[in-house]
Amino acid sequence: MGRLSIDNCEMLAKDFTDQTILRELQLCKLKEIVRHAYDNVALFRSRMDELNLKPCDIKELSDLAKLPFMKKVDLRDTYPFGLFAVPQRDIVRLHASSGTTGKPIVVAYTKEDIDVWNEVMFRALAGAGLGKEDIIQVSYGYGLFTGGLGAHYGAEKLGATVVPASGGNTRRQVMLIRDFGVTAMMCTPSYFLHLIEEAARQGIDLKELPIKAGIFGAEPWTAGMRERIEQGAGIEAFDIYGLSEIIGPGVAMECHEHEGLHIYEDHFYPEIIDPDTGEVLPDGETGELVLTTLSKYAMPMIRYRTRDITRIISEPCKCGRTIRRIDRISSRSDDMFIIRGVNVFPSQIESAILAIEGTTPNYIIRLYTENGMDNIQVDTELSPEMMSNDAEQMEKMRKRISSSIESITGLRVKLRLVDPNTITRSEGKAKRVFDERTAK
Ligand code: DLL
Repeated sequence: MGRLSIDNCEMLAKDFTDQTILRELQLCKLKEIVRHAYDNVALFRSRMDELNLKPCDIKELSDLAKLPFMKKVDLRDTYPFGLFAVPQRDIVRLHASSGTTGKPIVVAYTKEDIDVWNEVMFRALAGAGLGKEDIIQVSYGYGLFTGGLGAHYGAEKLGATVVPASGGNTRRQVMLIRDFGVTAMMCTPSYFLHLIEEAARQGIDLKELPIKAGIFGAEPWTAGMRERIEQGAGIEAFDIYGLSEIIGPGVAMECHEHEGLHIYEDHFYPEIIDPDTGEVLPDGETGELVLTTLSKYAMPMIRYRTRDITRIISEPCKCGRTIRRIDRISSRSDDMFIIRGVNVFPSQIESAILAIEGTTPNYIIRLYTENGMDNIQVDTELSPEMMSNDAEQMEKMRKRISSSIESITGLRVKLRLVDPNTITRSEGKAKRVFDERTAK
């Protein structure tokens, strides 16, 4: 088959049963986007020039590995508009992500970029079995954060009835779920847990309401957390992944099989690299996810290092989709902390806590220095039914949780069982790790 043009590529974009067509499509889009970035983004051009590379050197998909990486710091260094690749008059929307320090990173969309975003969100929601009959409450924050508006327009494209609740005002959120007969929720998993608790406080059992699905993402969450959510609300929980730099929510999403997230690889080309060497790893191996936007023109991202740790699953999914999947993002490499020489991810602590019955996913991790030694303290709440005045029973529970943590992480932690509702609930992304060490 000869090379496909962008136009007829788009017509074929949804039929990927033939993998060669998908690869042709990706290559054709890759060439185009690399050319566009080279011609319009000074930073990208100078980096390619340094490597003596020209857009015409991209002949095969594997040539992508020759191109330089982009990182979050590039967005910071060029704040606010330095990576934009189209004139301002072609930009119809800006979003920004606050990040942890300093200036936010700014991302931009053309009208066509927004169409792509709506399309992938539409696919994601349709993949969860949602459609026109559904009432979808979007409780991701609306505003500069991509969660709210990204979810909103995808749900509208689906033809569903959208309730743009945004985050916060938790009492009212529960009222809306009940009174409007909401059938699906979109918010962070930690916020949904908060909603389950709030509903219980109001004497409402979500299991008895029409709500049947939740589209949860924007933060790492474990299988244990999914179980608590599904049992607590009687819903099917789907994992949705995305990041502002690439588009927002809708880069990848689970189907009913829940065996990894289908990555919409006609728009986002995935690679997994060894985070230390930058070497591309074969499908199946775990490493850092690197994404290239194949369809985004306002701000193309070529080989963007996400810092998210996962692997690519290339075996066909039982659902019949042939696009590849990524495994649940269990952690960001940035979230890993090293304590007494041991590498620990917060998600390991969450899994260890939730492996014990009667625990809750409400926990915080405090890292501190005492007598020159690094220490780790975990505060966690038990479910209210598990709380007891029997000190011996509570001590048993405390020991069970700490040995679960020790067996998963190899670390002995100072574990405190705190009273129900004392750990601050999040309305968006949960903050769970507080690093108070003097030397980090
Ligand atoms: O969180 C976009 C989003 C909104 C995704 C709503 C899903 C739902 P950022 O604020 O730029 O964008 O944060 C992106 O959040 O690099 C991951 O580390 C993390 N993240 C996002 N989704 C997941 C997920 C949005 N499903 C960063 N599982 C990413 C684990 C996730 N981590």
